[in-house]
Amino acid sequence: MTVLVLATGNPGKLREIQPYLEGLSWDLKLKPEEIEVDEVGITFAENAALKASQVAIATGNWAIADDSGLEVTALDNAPGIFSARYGTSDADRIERLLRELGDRPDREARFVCAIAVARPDGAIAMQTEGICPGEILLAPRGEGGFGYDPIFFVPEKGLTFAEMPPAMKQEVSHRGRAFQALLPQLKALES
Ligand code: ITT
Repeated sequence: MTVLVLATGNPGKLREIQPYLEGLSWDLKLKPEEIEVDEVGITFAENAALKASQVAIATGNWAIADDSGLEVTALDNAPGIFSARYGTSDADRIERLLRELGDRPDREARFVCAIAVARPDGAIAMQTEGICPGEILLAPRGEGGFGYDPIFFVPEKGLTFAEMPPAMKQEVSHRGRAFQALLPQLKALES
């Protein structure tokens, strides 16, 4: 089986990505902690490609990376690609977002996820993107998930990401949608 290195240091993402890949004939390995990639791109797609490519080169294996974040319309799409760098903990990031948005009536937001797969030489073999539209609540709701999940409400389901069972988040989330597009391509490569 060909090794595929999962290029993330975020345990929340890891928990969500692993189930998508487990049914496939790839030998999944975690990124060694010491490999750090500077996210200097200006789009989710660029940063996903950078992470996949640099981890592939550093390990000499195929690598898969996720770059994702939350865009809030009334904040000019912030925090966007800076979602992880918006604060020092999940609670801190949520608190800052709620503070900056205040009681503005326009609560429209979307989660975006770009996935990139790189060959061992760093060349990008596949890229997909998924988007999930939603709204920012006035206060957190739910205990599941990670990151901004407790304040991200999905009208289609009437729940926040943090209130959804994992399978439901998988079905509607930005990451789920990016993987739904990617999996047929990954499967095609196996055969
Ligand atoms: P890696 O680069 O190591 O994968 P990271 O956390 O730095 O980990 P990103 O740069 O892609 O990853 O930042 C994504 C941030 O966006 C993440 O830290 C969360 O704060 C947020 N985020 C992404 N997907 C999310 C989700 O499904 N639910 C809640 N927050 C999410």
